[in-house]
Amino acid sequence: MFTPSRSVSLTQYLIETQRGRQLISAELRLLLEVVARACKRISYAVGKGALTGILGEAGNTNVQGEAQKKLDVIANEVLLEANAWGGHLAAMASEEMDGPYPIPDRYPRGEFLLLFDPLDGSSNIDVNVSIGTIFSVLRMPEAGAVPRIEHFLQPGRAQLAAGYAVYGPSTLLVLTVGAGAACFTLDRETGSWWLTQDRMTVPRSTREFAINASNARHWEPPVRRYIDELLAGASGPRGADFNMRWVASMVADVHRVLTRGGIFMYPRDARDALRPGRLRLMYEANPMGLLVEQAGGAASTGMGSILEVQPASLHQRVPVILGSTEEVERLEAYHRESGQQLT
Ligand code: AFP
Repeated sequence: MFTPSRSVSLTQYLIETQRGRQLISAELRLLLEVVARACKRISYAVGKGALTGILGEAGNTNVQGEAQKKLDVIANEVLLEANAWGGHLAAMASEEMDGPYPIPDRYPRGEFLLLFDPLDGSSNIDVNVSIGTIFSVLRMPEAGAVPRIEHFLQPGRAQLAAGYAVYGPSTLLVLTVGAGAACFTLDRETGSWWLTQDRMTVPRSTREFAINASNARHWEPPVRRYIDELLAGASGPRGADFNMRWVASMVADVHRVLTRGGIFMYPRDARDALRPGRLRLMYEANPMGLLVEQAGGAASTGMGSILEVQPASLHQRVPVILGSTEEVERLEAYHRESGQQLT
């Protein structure tokens, strides 16, 4: 664990990244600081819980056909309001909105596109389990044009930055701008984010896996083979016992993988041939995939890197297998051996 020799704030980290390593522009730094402030506001709202009547359902459904929680709507509004006027964005896209949200004409439009899942893990809100915000930054490919869905449909490799906030026992912000993954902890008393781990690293091997085992009857053969071998333990083909975790909040499960290794899976299953998995490519799999790769891990659909997938639609879903490289590579090998053709 990184023990800072001196306290480094998020602002200082970003300025040094901008000035010292020329990795980000002043405009991208501004965007990341605005997103971090929005996540702080969401953390405060989440922390109030039942005290402010924000738990429970909002009474409508989103583009995914899922019942929206009140906090889903609040988090989405916080991110839209925080980012609308700064002049750094051309448009935004959200899990909670059908299409892109162009920056209103009354504000200047910038060079970036921001995509987010404003509150991931919503089914855990009312039972006080960690939830989070996931975000991804792309460049607007057609400067000055009216933003269209096509402008967002870039592979994950094109991301300029990605990150998440996890609202747990402490509120953390994990961020990459392409030079590793860094973790910041929110000091709730001062409202400042402090660097607490400057280079998160996913160990190449692991004895811990994360999957929703209740879907086992729907899995495809390579996933079933892989999980069966893990469950066989030390007397089985892997010759070792494995442990399972499943929080059902991607941010919490992926943070554990980034912190101590593991393999996280939400694979394609046989329930719906048109739905190649549960997780969304643009604002869940891509940002998390970039973070895990930046931390030395791997992120795959089972047949190849998630970050190479060419998006066909804004809310498309993708099979997700990410974490410790040795395990991801093994599962990819099982897919190849089984001849499973996955997109
Ligand atoms: P919700 O936001 O609807 O709770 O979904 C969370 C999520 O997209 C992701 O964060 C979890 O890893 C996954 O779904 C959990 O899915 P299951 O509920 O099927 O286990």
